[in-house]
Amino acid sequence: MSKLKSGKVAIIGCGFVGSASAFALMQSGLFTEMVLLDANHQKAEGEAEDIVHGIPFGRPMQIYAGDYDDIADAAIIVITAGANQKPDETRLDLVNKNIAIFQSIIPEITKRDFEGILLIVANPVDILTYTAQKLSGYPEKRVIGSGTVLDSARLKYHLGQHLGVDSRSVHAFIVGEHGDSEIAAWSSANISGIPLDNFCEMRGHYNHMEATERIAAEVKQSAYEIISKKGATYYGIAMSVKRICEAIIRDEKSILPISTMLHGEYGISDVVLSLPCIVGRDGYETKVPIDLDQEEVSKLHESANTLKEVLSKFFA
Ligand code: 6V0
Repeated sequence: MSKLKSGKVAIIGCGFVGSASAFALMQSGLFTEMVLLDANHQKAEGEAEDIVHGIPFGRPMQIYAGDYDDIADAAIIVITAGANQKPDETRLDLVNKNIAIFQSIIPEITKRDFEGILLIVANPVDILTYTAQKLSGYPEKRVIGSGTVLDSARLKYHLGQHLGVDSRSVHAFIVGEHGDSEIAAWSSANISGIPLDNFCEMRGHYNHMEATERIAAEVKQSAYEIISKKGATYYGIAMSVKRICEAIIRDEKSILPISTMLHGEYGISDVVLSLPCIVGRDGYETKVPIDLDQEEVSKLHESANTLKEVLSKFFA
């Protein structure tokens, strides 16, 4: 009989991102038990002790600092452990440090027969999701990365602001690497079914090229901009973690641009990057083949090649 507890979540790494995610998940009401684990156990204890004081304003649940034995029966383990970007560092600069951290974390999980979903958030998220898949040997559907869910949220926000429309009515994806080679998939972007350019004109914007280039650059630069001002980014990713957990726990079959292994999609294989996927109880069900124009497909190939070059240094 499966030991998996569907109301239990664990977070490994309780720095800025892990603790903000814990706070968002506490408020979500999705779980009845949350375990926080960090190499610095006191930090995990402090975060748990702080967050539990919000429970009287939310829903009853258990939140505590634990170790690997406490997390083996979780439905989802979120991994945010790892170094973050310093000003002027790219996500790919973190690779050596964070692969080493994953080499210590993943075997601790696999030796305890974990049956749930691994949600990778630490950066570079595509490389680390690939690493977690290879080290765990779990079915690919159970090892997913937060990918460009955050970048796509940033895109929706900026488009919503530009067009004076609710960002939830904006349907647009960032695909590819969660990083410098990411691609705004403009050719499939729409506002509640209305093609983007038509909606822009309806709102009095006619300079499409200038606006899309500016907005895509703003999205790509957001993390650098925020890190230069406050040292880290964590609220947007915390909400992205909550959204992905919600899709899994409620088996919503939501379409989210998470990072997963590619098997020939757009002619690309053996690399993890983000494409829209149907997400539910079992992790991801299938990828959604959105229309990309020729330029977007060629940029997707460039993004895959950037990631493959990094992977080739670690995986034969
Ligand atoms: P942080 O505040 O330095 O926290 C990292 C935490 O990990 C610390 O508390 C460490 O003690 C802990 N840690 C380190 N090694 C281990 C280990 N072996 N086992 C358990 N805990 C460990 O960093 P922050 O929280 O700001 O960022 C964490 C990671 O998330 C970084 O790699 C960021 O780049 C990444 N982000 C990913 C985003 C995404 O969209 N995927 C967005 C923002 C940040």
